[in-house]
Amino acid sequence: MHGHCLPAFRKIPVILTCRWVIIAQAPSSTYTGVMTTVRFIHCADLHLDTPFKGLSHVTPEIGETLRDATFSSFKNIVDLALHERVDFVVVAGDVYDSSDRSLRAQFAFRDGLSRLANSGIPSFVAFGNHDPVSGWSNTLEWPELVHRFETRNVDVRQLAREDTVIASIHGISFPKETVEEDLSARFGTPPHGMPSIAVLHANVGSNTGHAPYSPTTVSNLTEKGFEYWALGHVHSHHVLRANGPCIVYPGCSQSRHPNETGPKGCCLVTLSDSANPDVRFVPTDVVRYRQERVDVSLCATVDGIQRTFTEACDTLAKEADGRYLILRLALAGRTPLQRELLHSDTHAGLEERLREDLLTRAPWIWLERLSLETRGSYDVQSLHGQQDFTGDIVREYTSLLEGGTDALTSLKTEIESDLRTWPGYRLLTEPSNDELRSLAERAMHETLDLTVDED
Ligand SMILES: [Mn+2]
Repeated sequence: MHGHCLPAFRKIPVILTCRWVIIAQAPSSTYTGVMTTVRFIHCADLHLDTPFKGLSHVTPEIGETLRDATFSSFKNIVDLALHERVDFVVVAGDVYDSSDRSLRAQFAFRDGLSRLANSGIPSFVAFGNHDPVSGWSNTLEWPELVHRFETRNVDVRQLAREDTVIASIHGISFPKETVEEDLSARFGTPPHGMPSIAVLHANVGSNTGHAPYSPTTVSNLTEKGFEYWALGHVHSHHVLRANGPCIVYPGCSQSRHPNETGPKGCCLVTLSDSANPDVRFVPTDVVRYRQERVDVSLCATVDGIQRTFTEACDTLAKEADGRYLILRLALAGRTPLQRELLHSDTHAGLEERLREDLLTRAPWIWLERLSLETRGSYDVQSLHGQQDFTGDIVREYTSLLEGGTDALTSLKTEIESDLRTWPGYRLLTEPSNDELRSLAERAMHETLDLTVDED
């Protein structure tokens, strides 16, 4: 059925390169066998050779790991494909980070796909908005078992060996960066009787976190009759539809900045005519980003904060499962130490100390930023009743926050008249009432942090 080779055979390229052939279309008289199950890897958004943004102050060792991270993750995908002996690999766009793709990235990609081809594993590649086919002098030689989808039409390829066709794979690449057309409309009806896979870089369902290129919808894709849509573009893993068809974003294979948090990797997919599609997400990232809040409300001393922080990092390190970590953390909760924490020396000193401690770990952890979201441990309710200056402040803010829009409108007028003579005035936009309320609340707490005496 599957025709898996024994592991020892995989080391003999001559035998293995004959495993599958990629053909344009199977003449039905030649191919009579039917595969009932296929297993493949679906990855996208490798962004090879990505420049890591906003991390200029890292140590040389960390810088080197970051520069190699997208390459290491891609290598992990190739290793996974070899280890799992998948039937083929699909790459759904944004292989390279920029349209002037570096030669280092091209070599790495070609070499990875060559390793697959040498073990008889074909790969299918569509390009996206970060690596459109325009302006690309393609001078590298690619193995026969690598198929790159063209840009003019949807390209249909089938995988065959002896009398068996295992899958029909359809795809199209971006000719240029901005594609406003819904490219999915160009896909024809797939052939019956074999697993059919469509490969496309696209923004499905108006995802606002990504450019609106090749915009389409789940229902447009569903109509087409494919069994699986292998998408790329959105950097977090999503299964948009589980079955009939299965529509999947694997997410990027390696995070590239602090806002791409959590595990990144690829999908190991099994399509079978006797069961629903099985999509297993496999993390392949080597550096992981996390953004978390650490509650320090139970800490009575700065040393206590440090211990709580260290314990939180132990948990995060455990969850990262041997990967390097880049953390953007915030201290949170109500604390009697608030006044001390607000002192800039304390904050900077604590951040530096914690960063140094984390760097000694193996694998290293880089504290990218430590922010303060703590509040004083005072009780606003009881301060409200206090007959003194602090009580006046709380009552004033409370009447503003709990009052109707009249109070906010008159505050706006007052602020506006103060700002009118400021040179930047014409660049300002009017804040909404909600924005004004949240600013007022923050101002109240920051004032109380500085005025209320903690016991
Ligand atoms: Mn991308």
